[in-house]
Amino acid sequence: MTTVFILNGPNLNLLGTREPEIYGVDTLASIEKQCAAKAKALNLEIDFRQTNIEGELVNWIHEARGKAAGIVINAGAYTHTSVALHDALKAVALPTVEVHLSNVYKRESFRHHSYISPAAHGVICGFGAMSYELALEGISNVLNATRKG
Ligand code: CA2
Repeated sequence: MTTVFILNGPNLNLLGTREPEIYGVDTLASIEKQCAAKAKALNLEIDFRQTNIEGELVNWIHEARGKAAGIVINAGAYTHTSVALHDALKAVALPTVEVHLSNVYKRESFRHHSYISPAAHGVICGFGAMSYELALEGISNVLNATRKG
């Protein structure tokens, strides 16, 4: 079975408790359930994690090499600040989809720059919890194309 790591960064554990107008009403647990159902339909296994610690995300990206075929990552605010996450993703060179619940381009200008995007195959943002399902569909396509190629 092909495994995809779904990595979530800082404050995403608070989903569903505040700012529903920006992030929707789903909790991270309900997003994990939706991802599990989507993964099953795509014949993928997921390893879904969240941390508020930048270095832990770096370690999980390293761990993905050898354990996962691809990465879906919502790095939260570290998206806009972390050269360390950029370097880790470049180092492991696994197919990666960057995901955001909100449309970051409709928001403050500091959210318009991403250190993740240059290391990612693609980016999905603005669809709430559905962004994760779309990201899984995207990475499934990339992995299938790589296998055929
Ligand atoms: O839209 C996204 O998914 C973000 O990655 C979410 C991050 C934000 O810093 C990025 O610019 C875009 C923030 C996640 C914080 O989530 C909260 C949820 C409920 C209450 C407070 C924060």
